[in-house]
Amino acid sequence: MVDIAGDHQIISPEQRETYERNGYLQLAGFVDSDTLDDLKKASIEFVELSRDLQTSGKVLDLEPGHTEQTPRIRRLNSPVDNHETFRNFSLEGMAGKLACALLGGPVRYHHSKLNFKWSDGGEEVKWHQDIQFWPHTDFSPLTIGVYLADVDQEMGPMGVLPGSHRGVLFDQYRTDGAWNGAIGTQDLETLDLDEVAWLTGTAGSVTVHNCCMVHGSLPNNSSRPRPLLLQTYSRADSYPIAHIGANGSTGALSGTVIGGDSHQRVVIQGREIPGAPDWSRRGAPTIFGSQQQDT
Ligand SMILES: O=C(O)CCC(=O)C(=O)O
Repeated sequence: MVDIAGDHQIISPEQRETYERNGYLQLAGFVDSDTLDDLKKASIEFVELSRDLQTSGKVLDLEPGHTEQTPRIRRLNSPVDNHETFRNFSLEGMAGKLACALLGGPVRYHHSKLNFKWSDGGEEVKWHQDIQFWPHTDFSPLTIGVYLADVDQEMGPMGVLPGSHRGVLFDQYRTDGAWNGAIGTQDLETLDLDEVAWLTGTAGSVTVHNCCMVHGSLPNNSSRPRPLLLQTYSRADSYPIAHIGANGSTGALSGTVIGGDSHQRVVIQGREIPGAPDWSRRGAPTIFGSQQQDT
């Protein structure tokens, strides 16, 4: 378990208030240079690994046009499950500590990804909200991003619509009923996208956005890739709702509690359920075993 005593000071009360009010935070140069170097080295290992691949797989999502000589990676899936450096950073290091500080106590890790948004046309991420992809029992989930390279306006930085985390939760299905994963054209017209804040920053800068925030990013038209390492956490007393979207398929370490214990208590319709322990990894005992104290 990570000891976060005192680590709440890694951000100021004003920064926490700003996050709560606006639904996002931008922390310039937040990751120290040694940690940043380690993260970059780990990401380069996956670029090298990709050279042997012709098609996307469970770990790496490749763009069309990817070759051994000129790799084009869209995403590294679940870096936390696939490399110790990312695991340490997200579960024991700065990212987990920042999540605890922002959410005011222990947190539950949900998932991670490294979006490379490659040079010369790396794809846009259309305007969307995250919570519909993985609903939770509250709206505490947030995503912490770390730029592994300097990111300017030309490179498709993360864009957020300040305050939109308090607004409508849009239906992200298409009119034909298929999942769209993005806000529809008519709904987009209700939003003032001139107000979008583009979160550019030097390598090591951090972005934070709430799960209800309208956000997205443009294609990368520069000659430099835009690697953004993202990790999502909720409060420890917030739980992913099973059988909706990505919940349940977010990686083996999903559900890890950081900075304290989970008390397995969830409040629904004003009633607190003192839930059983999490048996998802070791398997559930039978009611007979529990009652006879076999386990
Ligand atoms: O990589 C980006 O610019 C945005 C990422 C994002 O919103 C997502 O992957 O859900």
